[in-house]
Order: sequence, then C-alpha cells, then structure tokens
Amino acid sequence: EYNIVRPKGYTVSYHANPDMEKHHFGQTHPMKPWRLTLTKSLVCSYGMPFAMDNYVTRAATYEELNAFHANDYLDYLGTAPAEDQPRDNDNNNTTSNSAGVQGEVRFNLGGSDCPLFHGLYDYCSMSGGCSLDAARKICNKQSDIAISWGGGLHHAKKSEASGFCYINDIVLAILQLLRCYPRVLYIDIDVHHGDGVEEAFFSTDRVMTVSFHKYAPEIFFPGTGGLEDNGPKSEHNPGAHHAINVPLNDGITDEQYEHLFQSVIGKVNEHFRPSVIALQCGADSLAGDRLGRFNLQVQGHGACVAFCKKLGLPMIIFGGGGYTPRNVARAWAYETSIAIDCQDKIDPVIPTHAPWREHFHHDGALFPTLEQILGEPRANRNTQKRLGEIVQHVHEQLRFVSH
Ligand code: VJV
Ligand code: CA
Ligand code: ZN
Repeated sequence: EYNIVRPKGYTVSYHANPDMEKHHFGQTHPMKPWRLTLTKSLVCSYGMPFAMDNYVTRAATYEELNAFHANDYLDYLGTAPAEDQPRDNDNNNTTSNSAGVQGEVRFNLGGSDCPLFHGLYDYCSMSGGCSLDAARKICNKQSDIAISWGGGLHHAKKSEASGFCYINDIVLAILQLLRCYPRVLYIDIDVHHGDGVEEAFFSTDRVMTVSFHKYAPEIFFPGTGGLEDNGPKSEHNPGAHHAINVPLNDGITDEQYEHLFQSVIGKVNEHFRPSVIALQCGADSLAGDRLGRFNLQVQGHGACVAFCKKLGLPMIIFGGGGYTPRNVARAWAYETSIAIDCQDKIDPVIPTHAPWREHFHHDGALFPTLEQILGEPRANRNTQKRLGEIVQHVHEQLRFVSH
C-alpha cells in the first residue's frame, strides 16, 4: 500500500516522546502540545516511519539540563506548584508562599505566556530529551538527519522562561554537537526571533546563528533581532559578527522568502563553512497562523528544509512555534517527507484513513492555497528594495567571517 522506502545512502531518525503531547498550558493558551499528535498521525498515515529510525526518547536528566540552565532555576521548575493548585498555607507560615512568588518573578514563571501547569518539569525534560537524543545520534554518526518536532523552544534563557519556552533544548543539542563538530550553523525560520539561542552563543565563533523573523520592536515579541544586531561588538569577542538577523514585515510570500533564504544561507555556508546544521522549523511563519503574520505556504516553508538538506551536511531539524495545529501538522509532515526524500511520492490529498482527517478540511489538501487558508491574503509589507538591502547587509557582515 505504501511506496515509501528508506532513502539511499543516508539515515533519517525521528525522535519523539508521546507523553509530551498529553500536557497542556491551559485551555485557551496558544501553545498546544497535541499538535505533535496530529503531526505524528499525518506522518504515519503516509507510511513515513518505514523510511526512518524511530526513537521513543527518554526525558533529559537534571544534569543534562544543567549543561545550560542554572541550578536555582531548575530547582524552582522542579518544585513550583501548578497554578490551579492552592498554595500550602496551612501552617500559618507564609515564607514558602512568598518565596514562590519571588521565584516566579525572578524566573518569569507563572504569567500568561509561561504558566506553571501540571507536569511542567516532565514536559520540559521530555522536550530536552528529544533534542539531546537527536544530537547524540548525529554525533555518533548513527543518523544523518535527526528530527525533533517536540523541540525548538528557542526563547528559554539560562535562568529564565520566556515566550512559551522554559528549557532551551536547542542550546542543549548544540552544546552536544560542539563536542564532536568544530562549527555549528543554527538557522531559525520561526516567525519570532531566536533570541535565546543567539544569546547563548554570543561569545563564540564556533556557532553562527541566523534568524528570519517578523521584526517590530514594541509591538511584536520578543522585540530583538534588528538587521544591525550581529553580536556584541567588543574587540576581543570572537563571537562578534556571528549573529545574523533577517528582520521582516507582515505578509512575506513564498517566492520572496525562498529567494532571501537561499541568498542568505548560501552565502553563510560559503563563509562560515559549518560542519553541521541545526534548523529550527517553527511553523508560525505559515499563513493563517494564530500568532504569525506571514503568507508562507507549506511549499515555501519546506523549501528551506530542502535547501539545507542539499548542502549535504548532517542536520538536526527542530519544531518550534506553530499555533494553528492543522497547518503545523501539514508543514512538519511535508518536511519529514523532504528529509526522507519522498516528497514527490506523497499524495497531495491527505489519505482518507488518516485519523483526525476531519481537522484537514479544504478537501484534505496537504498544500492548501492562500485563499483556502485565509479567505483574503494578508497585505505584503515587504518591498523588493528592502529585501535587497537586507541581503546586501548580510553579505557585508560575512566579510568578517571566514573559516
Ligand atoms: O507578546 C508577548 C508578551 C506579552 C505579555 C503577555 N501577553 C499575554 C501577551 C503580550 C508581551 N508574548 C508573546 C510570546 C510569543 C512566544 C512565541 C514562542 C515561539 O513561537 O517563538 C517558540 C515556541 C505572545 N504573543 C501572543 C501571546 N504571547 C499570547 C499568549 C497567551 C494568549 C494569547 C496570546 C497566553 C494565554 C492565553 N492567550 C490564554
Ligand atoms: Ca526566527
Ligand atoms: Zn514563534
């Protein structure tokens, strides 16, 4: 029934922990871990697992998380009570209560973006575990392309939660890659700036970070990642010029994005000469996303994965944002098919036997048109002139980078 076979000459691995999907941030919170269930179901309904090594990953240990995150932050994450649980007030001792509130403020926990929900620590350590497992399989050459859709949580800091992210699984995975490879290229196509990963590697020239994102400080999260922000410019910082930012406006199209991505990443590859790629595939850059503002389609988003794959380097593919679950599942299933090189064999109409098929209306199209997704496409605020200036600036930055 399936004509999906293993790709010739290389190995793709899929790393997931099904227990992650059971968690939720709260009924109306935009981040919905069950989008991973929808993705996996689509991947399975096309028969793609036959072409990959499939790993059910264990949660990361405290020590593994500690490679990036601070002890006091991890300790707090592990013990903070879920918000809908009453705090222990029985013994008339308010110190534990106020310590809790202070911890929440200090670590940016418990607000509406980063709520304290049941099983939070387990969820975080599972996401970290998926991406670390992917990194290890790349390091020991058991895999050439390792997929971690449960990871990609690029905003988390050493001692701070931020923007739905508590544990930075990408930083943990890159630290692992740095043990075995001289240079890591991090690429981030989530609609938000990959600030946590950028900051973590600000002072090394062994990691180059490139983020494409909607940029409008004051009104769009996190507000960092301007064109001129290329790493701290202090004289003895080897990491200077090793952060590349591609700030964009609402409504960018597949055609513009693909051209921009290829000119930037093609040049970065020539200058930086990475030994391995870490690609964050946040699906909130797709048209119709609940939080995003772009007009990208499954094809244009996937073209970035295809371009990176053609560079012929080992690669980890992470998930990330993505707030309209049916769009997330379509994009990540298509990108899985690109990894295993069966994108031309999969049916553009989602198989009718797929569970959750009713979620993919528009006749079950894997590649719905912009009109199907949006009704009326969002206005494109990106001029060719501005995009040209961005490419120009990036090429100038890269003159400072040569390996
Ligand atoms: O813009 C913000 C911060 C505020 C404070 C909190 N309010 C709710 C929103 C404004 C300044 N946060 C962003 C965070 C985006 C994180 C993106 C993560 C990723 O995709 O890059 C990687 C996984 C933001 N935008 C929209 C929301 N927060 C938002 C949060 C909610 C919500 C609706 C929108 C939280 C709870 C509920 N609704 C019920
Ligand atoms: Ca980004
Ligand atoms: Zn995002």
